[in-house]
Amino acid sequence: MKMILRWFGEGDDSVALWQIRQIPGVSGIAGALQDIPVGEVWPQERIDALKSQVNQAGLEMEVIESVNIHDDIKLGVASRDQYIENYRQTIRNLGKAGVKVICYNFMPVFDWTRSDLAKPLADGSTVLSYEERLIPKDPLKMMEEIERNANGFSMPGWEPERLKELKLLFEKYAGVDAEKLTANLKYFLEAVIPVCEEADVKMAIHPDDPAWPIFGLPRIVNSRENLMTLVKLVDSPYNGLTLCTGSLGSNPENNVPEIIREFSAMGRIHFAHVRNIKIEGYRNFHEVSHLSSDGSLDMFAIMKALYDTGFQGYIRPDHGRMIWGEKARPGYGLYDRALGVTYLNGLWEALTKMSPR
Ligand SMILES: [Mn+2]
Repeated sequence: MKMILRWFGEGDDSVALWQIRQIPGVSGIAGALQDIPVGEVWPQERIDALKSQVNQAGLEMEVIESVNIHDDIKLGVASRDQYIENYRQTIRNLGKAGVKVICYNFMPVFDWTRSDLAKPLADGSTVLSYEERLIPKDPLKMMEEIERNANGFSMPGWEPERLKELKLLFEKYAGVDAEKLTANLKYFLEAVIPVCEEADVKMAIHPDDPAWPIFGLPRIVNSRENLMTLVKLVDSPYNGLTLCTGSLGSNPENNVPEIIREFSAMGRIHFAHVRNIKIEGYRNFHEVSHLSSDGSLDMFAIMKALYDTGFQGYIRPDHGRMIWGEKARPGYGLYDRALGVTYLNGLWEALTKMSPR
């Protein structure tokens, strides 16, 4: 297991690499080139420059989060082939730079959705939250609210240029149901997985966040059943998962430790986002500290499921609370994620010593 932290890059992150280097037990970052438009090839020299910047800070860059998928690929229109070709080249370029895992998602239009980016908790911290009744009916309004509350940072997946043509995008998705979306994912995977096998780069799809359809758009990565469909679309270890506990766990019908045991034993979990959430009711939850006793998920059971199945991949803490007066991208401050790392590493050490492999 390697513990890493997500890092958005110089100028687009309030957290610096040297600060990440000082969190005990962190070996590297999940990096990205946030400024490259979705669908374009990531140039080798840009990847190499990022990697050397990270390495000079004493950290590794073996995970990329994310290389986003152009909507034409999700829609399955003719222009997808060029975008897929570009994606294949990006995989080759990342492989040359020693990247081992690419995190991506296949959610139409939106990467994730919340009704509040700064819900106050009793301890005075703020967190991201989701309450179905507070989600605007109009996605454009939702987008404006996210932008307004992002403390000046770009929010991953809510890039303004991509969402400018929101209305048009929704019209295009009108004819795409879950079955078509799955077929389009299969088409994509069949084209990229052979390149992944050559380049030794594993694809790791992120589940839908939250784990149900939003704004009438289809979603296909949110339960044990559809994760199983997904890994079988192309039966290769390079076709794997980013197991996000907070996303899957938003639906209490998902038994997260059980799902981890099943897919980790199959060798299909390459990256784990480990965080806790507190479920308050039907489609109503907010984020919390990583601690089991603060939320609805059993973090010991989650880490134990990874440990018992011989998990060899990467783990990162996920969204943290905003604490100690920090100003950062919502969910991505330094302090609470560093506390999360320390807690998860503590659980891991205990597991290691209680039952040595
Ligand atoms: Mn996640």
